[in-house]
Amino acid sequence: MTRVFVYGTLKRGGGNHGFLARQRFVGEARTHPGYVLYSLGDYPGMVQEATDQVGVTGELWEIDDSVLQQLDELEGVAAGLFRRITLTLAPPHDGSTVTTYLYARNVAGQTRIGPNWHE
Ligand code: PCA
Repeated sequence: MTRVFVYGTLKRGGGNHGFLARQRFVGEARTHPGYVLYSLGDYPGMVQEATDQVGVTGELWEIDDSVLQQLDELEGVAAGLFRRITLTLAPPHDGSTVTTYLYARNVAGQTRIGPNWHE
């Protein structure tokens, strides 16, 4: 099992949420400051931004390793679209290390949307 922080189309109500349908929802979650979202059209990408004071909101899920592999394919990890990293979350989920998808390409010219993604 792996704990994954999702902030975009994988959230409940999101277009890719079906991948998590049989997995365990742990709770709403937020990163520490230093991360922001950019809109990439149909989905957001999270990047590190040292000056950010807020962080990114999303959901914490506990998922099977087979599903994690599916998510890596979905997010284009091998293709270099997203990179899977580990981070620690803000309270109340602080102290646990989780995995998440960081956007791996340049966001120059994209729209910065801050802490929340809504479809
Ligand atoms: N899917 C992943 C990363 C961006 C996206 O839309 C997620 O929901 O966390």
